[in-house]
Amino acid sequence: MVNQVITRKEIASNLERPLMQYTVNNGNGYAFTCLNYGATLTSIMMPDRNGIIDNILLGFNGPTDFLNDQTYFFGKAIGRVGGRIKGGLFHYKNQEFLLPRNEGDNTLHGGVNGFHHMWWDVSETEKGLTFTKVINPEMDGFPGKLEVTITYRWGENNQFHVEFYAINKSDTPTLFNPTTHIYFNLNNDKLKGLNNHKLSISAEQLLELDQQQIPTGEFINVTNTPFDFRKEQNLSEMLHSLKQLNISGYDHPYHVTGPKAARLSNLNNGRIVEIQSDRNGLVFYSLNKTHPHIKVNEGNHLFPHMAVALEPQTLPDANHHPDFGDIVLPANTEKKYEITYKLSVI
Ligand code: G6D
Repeated sequence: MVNQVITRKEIASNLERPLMQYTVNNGNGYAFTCLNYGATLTSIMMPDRNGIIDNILLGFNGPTDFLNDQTYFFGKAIGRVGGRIKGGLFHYKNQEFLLPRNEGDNTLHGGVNGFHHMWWDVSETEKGLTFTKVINPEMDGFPGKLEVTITYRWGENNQFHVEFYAINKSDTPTLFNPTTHIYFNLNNDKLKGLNNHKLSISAEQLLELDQQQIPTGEFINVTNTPFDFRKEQNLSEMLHSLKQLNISGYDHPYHVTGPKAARLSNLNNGRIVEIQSDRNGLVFYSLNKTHPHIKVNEGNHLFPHMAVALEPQTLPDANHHPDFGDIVLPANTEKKYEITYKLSVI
């Protein structure tokens, strides 16, 4: 059993609800902080090999900056469906559903009113923090009444667990493929960006994307490409080799095999994050476009490749590709998913 300590404080008022910040400390110098808005993870604090404890996530400098972020999704819970859905269309048996289209003709990250833009009820439990929400179609534009629970908790050996649960409490089918949109920068000085970082991704293939970043249905082998992370690679070097191909950065869904999806490490301070998932997809996004006026963390200006997002999920647009997996949640059925972040220092 983890000796967690939970603290909470109101950090802004005069909003639809008071903006509440929760911190859950596991007693080993590790702690996560989150908001009731968007179930946003604003920090994961962990030591480095010199005992310096710092936030390994990148996020906005001011807590209210997280409100209505439809660009970066810093730290946000993403759902009902992470990633893109072609044409915002969902077909099930003889029914067709038009989903909210918030990126041209397509749906991204659950639409404008997705999980990231919702106020969640928060319960403090002996397991950690549980966010709950009853989501009706008129709230987010997806079919079906969905009762959702998201749990953030510390496990043994400084493992951070994210658990998603949903039950479709209606006679209408819906979709459920949630994820977290946390960005990692394991340096204490965030201005170092992804320097000193190594990444491995357990994937032989990634998805081919069209001009709108929608999967074509084809898989691409990573062998002999700058997308090959089967062995640990220096992230800065790989980004450089990508630019040689006139590709601005990584924003690609990988087909991961096995529970260990990815491993991010910092050679300089010894921090390691190993990501385990029970699903077959991992979107690797290297924060390729940024607005220079945005301030992050302790007040630094945001710049491209300042951090990396690794988003475990079922492969994107799976409702249009049966071989990608099944994200349909039929009437009166339930589903759960778990993402585990194994944090360690060498
Ligand atoms: C861009 O294409 C990327 C997405 O993958 C990412 O989640 C988002 O920015 C933050 O739309």
